[in-house]
Amino acid sequence: MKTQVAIIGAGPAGALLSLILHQRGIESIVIERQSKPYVLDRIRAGVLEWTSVELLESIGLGERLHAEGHRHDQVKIGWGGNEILDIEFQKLAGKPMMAYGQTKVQEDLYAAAERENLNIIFESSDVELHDITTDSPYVTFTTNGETQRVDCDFIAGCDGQHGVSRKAIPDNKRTEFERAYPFGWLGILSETPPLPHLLYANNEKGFALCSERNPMLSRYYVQCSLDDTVDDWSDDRFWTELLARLPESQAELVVTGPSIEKSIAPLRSEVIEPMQYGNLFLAGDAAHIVPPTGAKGLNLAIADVHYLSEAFVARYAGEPAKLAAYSETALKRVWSTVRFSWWMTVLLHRFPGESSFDQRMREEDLAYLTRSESARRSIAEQYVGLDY
Ligand code: RFL
Ligand code: PHB
Repeated sequence: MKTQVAIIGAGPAGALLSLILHQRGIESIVIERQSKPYVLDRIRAGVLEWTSVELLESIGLGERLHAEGHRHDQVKIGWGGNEILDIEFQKLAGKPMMAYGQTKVQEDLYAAAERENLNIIFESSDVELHDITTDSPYVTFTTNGETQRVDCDFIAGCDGQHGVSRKAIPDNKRTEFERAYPFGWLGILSETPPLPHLLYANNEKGFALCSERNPMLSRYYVQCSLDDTVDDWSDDRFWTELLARLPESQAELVVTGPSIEKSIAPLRSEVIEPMQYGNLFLAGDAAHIVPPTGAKGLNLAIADVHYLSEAFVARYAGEPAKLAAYSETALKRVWSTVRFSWWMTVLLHRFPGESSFDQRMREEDLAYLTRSESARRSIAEQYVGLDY
């Protein structure tokens, strides 16, 4: 097979890139390891920045997003027992956020891919990248027991944190920056009405988060130990812990019920530099991971795809400078987002073994946010995200 851009991975980053390129007259083939139902079943992000919403609108994916998404003008942070802090991002930063699950984004992308006849090859194993520093790179993989080869001009590595693309950059050309946090998030889905707002909580028992997927589907998280498995967390234990970590006035609003999904995710920050090597370009989780505390991972993947698609369009119009600068351009937003996600993580979790001094400092940060509109404006600006 032959195409202009071979895309590895059909998660949000790869599927979105393929769709935008198609709409701008550039061909691609997407090579995905998993089956389509498997990708659609993964429960992940829940919140979109307004910039992400506008990008999805601009490619014709606004209708369901606005019909089913839930716009939020603020988030609440519970702390110090029963204190509640409002971060009013519409008022302070001029933009709202949208609760719209990654599952729906992925469904919308696959529906558009089908309508527009995009070429996504699911269940492709043994993906390998070849000759990436030459003008004729190619990708090989196995599907239905046969080895296939795709010749292309460029390869976009959108294959997430466990993909092969980042490893195709030689060790001596790649720098990895990493912070592993000493805890995870246990998340559940429950067919119960969610709270009307997003609520984060810092409590002596640990972090908690109340979010939503739709009017009859709630998403909740609690900080857990890295040694825990989902079997350690019965529904009863989950609800007891969650309610104990919320301010009383909020705990009273939570409607409990059986969980229909339960999973644990460890928290990590990671950046791969550079995001380009030869004719290989990394985008999304393939290039960086952020802890979910700032709700940024999916939004950052969408931002990378925005920069990369603009750069490919310019390159095929005879302007190579944007593509050459892709890594540098994308990394500016990446590092500012990595810093914000790290800061939110430190602000809202309890770290095993930390001292009472550390907690006093955290409480002072939260008290300062409560007192100072300027401090809240700073958090609001970062939470809603920078313009591209
Ligand atoms: P993905 O989604 O991991 O997709 C990568 C795709 O590549 C495929 N793949 C391969 N294909 C071919 N060959 C190989 N060798 C391959 N290896 C892998 C995979 O099967 C997959 O289909 O990366 P992408 O597209 O960069 O998208 C990134 C987002 O998925 C991720 O950043 C977010 O989910 C992070 N995240 C959140 N982000 C937000 O913006 N807001 C949130 O509220 C938010 N909450 C979260 C989150 C992530 C979480 N977990 C589970 C890590 C909450 C959680 C709990
Ligand atoms: C979610 O709804 O899954 C969600 C919301 C906010 C976050 C992380 C995850 O910060």
